[in-house]
Amino acid sequence: MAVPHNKTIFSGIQPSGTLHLGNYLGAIEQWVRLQENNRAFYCIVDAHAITIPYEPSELSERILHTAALYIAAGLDPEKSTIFVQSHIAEHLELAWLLATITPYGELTRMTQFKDKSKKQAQSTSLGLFSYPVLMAADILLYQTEIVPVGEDQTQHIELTRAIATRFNKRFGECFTLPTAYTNPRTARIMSLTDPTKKMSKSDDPKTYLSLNDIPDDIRKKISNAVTETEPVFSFTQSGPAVKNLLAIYEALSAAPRDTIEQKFTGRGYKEFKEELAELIISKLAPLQERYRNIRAQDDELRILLGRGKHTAKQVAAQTLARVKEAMGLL
Ligand code: AQP
Repeated sequence: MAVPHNKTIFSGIQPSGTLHLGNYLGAIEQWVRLQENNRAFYCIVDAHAITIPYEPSELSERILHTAALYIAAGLDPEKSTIFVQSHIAEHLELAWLLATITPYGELTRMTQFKDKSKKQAQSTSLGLFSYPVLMAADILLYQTEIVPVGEDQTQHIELTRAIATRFNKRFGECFTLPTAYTNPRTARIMSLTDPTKKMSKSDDPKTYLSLNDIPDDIRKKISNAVTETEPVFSFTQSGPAVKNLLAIYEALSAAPRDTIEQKFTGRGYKEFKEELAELIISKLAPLQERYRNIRAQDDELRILLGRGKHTAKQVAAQTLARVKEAMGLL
């Protein structure tokens, strides 16, 4: 897909834990590129984060942590609107209005709901079930054209398109239809201990690389990452565990695939892992330093989120007013 320009972009991450390399490579890296020459809105989706069990005393810290990581990873508040979802009440209001035209059956088909509800069988909430409707509201409020996401979210974008199409047909044109934007090489970074599962921040920390991991933890996690029996370094022939590590190496080194394959062919996994760990450490070091500097001035960060709220609110309020009028609610 060509790099979009002059488009409206929206995406978000839940402050449900520490951000990991999958969030960075699958989503944030794309966001940074797309903030150039586009109108970008990047949200900390805290209302989504409370659909799974969480500790209230930790949530506000996690929101600041996520906002600081966005900026440390390269989002520029002068180019992108960075804000907190729950600061804009229109997200929740539009979610209810969209829920009234969303068939129950469509929500039961959402694979992320199936996965997440299995993890918490006794406490699955209505909020978790209707998560994709809130996500549709997030996207549609800003008349979003492009949604940069990892592969796990593409089903939700399809649902968003279906909801918007249904709404426009029933009540008149109110919403732009959004398109998912994924980088096929990094859209699904897998767990370090189980290459059949995606890297996920709600799993055991040894399964993911946190953007804030210290060098020794990175070395330990990569050294313990599963591999296949025979060392084969090939983007097409290796097994899923090694393909995953190669994909991380490729994304962080920006080296061509054949150069990487040639570099490691004939060498063992131990050497490969040592080089991979050092590459990750060197790529994360500047981000981690920027993160520490930003967190040393949380007041500044709060001011910046206040500015983001102001900009986002104007757009969101306009869309919601149009929607309510179209639905006959005025
Ligand atoms: N493993 C991954 N590989 C590539 N992209 C990924 N994303 C998440 N995991 C990977 C992308 O990161 C963005 C933010 O995701 P989210 O936090 O809103 O929710 P999630 O997709 O459910 O991510 P996690 O880390 O797995 O969180 P938990 O464990 O809290 O559910 C999205 O664009 C997502 O595609």
